[in-house]
Amino acid sequence: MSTFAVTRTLPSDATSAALRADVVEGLGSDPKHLHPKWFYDARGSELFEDITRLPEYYPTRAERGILIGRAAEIAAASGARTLVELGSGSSEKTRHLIEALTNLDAYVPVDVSESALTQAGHVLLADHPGLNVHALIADFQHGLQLPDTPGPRLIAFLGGTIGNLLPEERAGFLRALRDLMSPGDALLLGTDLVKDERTLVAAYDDSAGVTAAFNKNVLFVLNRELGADFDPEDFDHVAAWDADREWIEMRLRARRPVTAKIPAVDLAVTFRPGEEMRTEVSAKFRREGVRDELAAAGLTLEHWWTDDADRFALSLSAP
Ligand code: AVJ
Repeated sequence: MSTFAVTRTLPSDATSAALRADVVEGLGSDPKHLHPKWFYDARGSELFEDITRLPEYYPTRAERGILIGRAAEIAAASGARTLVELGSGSSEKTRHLIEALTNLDAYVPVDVSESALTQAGHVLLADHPGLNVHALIADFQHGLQLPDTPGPRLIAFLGGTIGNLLPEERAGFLRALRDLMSPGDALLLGTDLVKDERTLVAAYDDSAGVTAAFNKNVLFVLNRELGADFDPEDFDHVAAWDADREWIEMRLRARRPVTAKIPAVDLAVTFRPGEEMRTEVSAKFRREGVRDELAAAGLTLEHWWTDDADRFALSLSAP
């Protein structure tokens, strides 16, 4: 028999309180910035799914290829009885892992989106009778607490989403993950790799304009959630490679002088023509960098798998 439980560790108004705080801080700063997690309302999540199917956006396909090719090795190395997936979204790639993990007893998807969690959970249950799904509605960056399921645990953080965190945030996050882990547990981490600038920029500035729409969607989120009056037509989508910090930045650049009211936080923000607001950092990695960041958090890199073209990597590390 399988079970399906949902635990909410986020108060239902936590998201909106966090959004307000982030908007006050980020739009009050110079240069202006916003956290990329605010892209993902229902429309933003749909647009991201569209991005994963674009010819220019290689990370999803590259990672899926590695997962399919290496699922048996990953399963053998971890022997996990519980699979925890951070930022699980639609759990699409996870199926390959779940099918390979022969001793699996529990699947713990963690996401801020309740709808994504329950939908994905029910699909998986239908296909895997006997699996206990314990969905967690939680922000994995803040005080994650895992349910009491059998070990060893495999914690999967896929898609390259760790690249959305700034270096100091990554250090704190990896350390917090390490503190959740016991001997025998492992971390499966997806990281996009440093490569030529043209390939990287094209992946974040596709010819069909889907990424541009995804980027501007954050303005619709602010309009709806905070009563703001941004006109997305006032902004251009920008994707730029920062060669020193080895990350892609997405920005919104004002086409003209812009003043927007944000009543929920009692703010009016102005943009000079050409002024840019950073909406996302997507860091790209090298093997040594990943190894060193893991080591600094108390984790030892044990496996490193890449796709044929060395575009993306999955690493397995352990305390
Ligand atoms: C979901 C964070 C991995 O950084 O590549 C895609 C989000 N942004 N196109 C990424 C994203 C623009 C994506 N992650």
